[in-house]
Amino acid sequence: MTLQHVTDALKSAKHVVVMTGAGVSAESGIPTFRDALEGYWSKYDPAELATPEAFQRDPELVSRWYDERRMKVLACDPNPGHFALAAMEAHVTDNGGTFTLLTQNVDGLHVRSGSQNVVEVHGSLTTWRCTVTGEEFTDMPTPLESYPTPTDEGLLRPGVVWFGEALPMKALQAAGEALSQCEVYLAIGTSGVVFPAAGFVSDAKAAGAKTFELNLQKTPMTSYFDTFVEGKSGEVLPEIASQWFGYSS
Ligand code: BV8
Repeated sequence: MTLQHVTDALKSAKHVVVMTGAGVSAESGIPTFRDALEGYWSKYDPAELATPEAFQRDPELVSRWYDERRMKVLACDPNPGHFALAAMEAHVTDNGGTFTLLTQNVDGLHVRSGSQNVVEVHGSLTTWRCTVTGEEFTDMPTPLESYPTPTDEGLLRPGVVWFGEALPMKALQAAGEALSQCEVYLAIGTSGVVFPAAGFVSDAKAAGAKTFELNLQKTPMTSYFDTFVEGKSGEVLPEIASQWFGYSS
């Protein structure tokens, strides 16, 4: 029944916005952000490592943590949930609509699975940036040759948005534009605790959108959504696409 609410809303929508979190990549074997970290990292709180202060304090440790995560995601593959989202985008745009995929994920799997209009609001693990010039590098060797890696002027830092850092202006503008005209907003696999991304649902509601949250369990943001859909994104998203436009993975 609940899936029918989602597919009915999607069938009559021209402008769709999806927001994904780490839960969408869980079935690709990538630990979610707040899962217990594996092995060596189990004694660190990820939010402690994902800050400019942590990098300032220990650039070697932080560079190593990000490079290990980069190598992990490069070894993982998109899952059926990623591919279903790419198919949904193609269906909406083929019918003259807009489909914007806002992602908090830094693993690059949406682009690798064929999604086109992807806004990485928290940056990407596959990008490194010079701390002085801001120059970006996406073709660094794996693993990096040294931790931290020096540049001519400074050091390489991960191309992600750390806690306490502003989201990229371009990403915020793209998100704002899409949210201002969206008719359906679907938040998938996110704990809804990191702002401003978690607050995007309010912007969607202000635009009059129907809002849906898909997760294994309710979150602190569930009450902001019209409908909560319980399930695994890798299973539910292909089912939604199938009921919506006959998609088969
Ligand atoms: C900023 C990159 C201002 C690094 C990350 C109010 C407004 C604005 C800011 C704040 C605010 N209140 C507090 C803040 C500060 C802070 C914040 O939000 N703190 C929180 C913790 C309280 N926000 C910031 O600092 C942001 N910056 O606002 O700057 C500013 C303005 C001008 C000038 C200067 C500053 C920056 C936030 C970005 C931080 N970077 N990542 C890295 O990855 O290392 S955030 C990090 O959390 C990841 O990106 C992750 O994507 C994100 C959110 O986590 P989730 O994706 O939701 O993952 P999580 O593990 O939490 O949950 C997974 C979910 O999936 C679970 O619910 C689970 O049930 C579900 N799930 C699991 N498996 C499945 C599934 N669901 C479906 N199917 C499955 N199979």
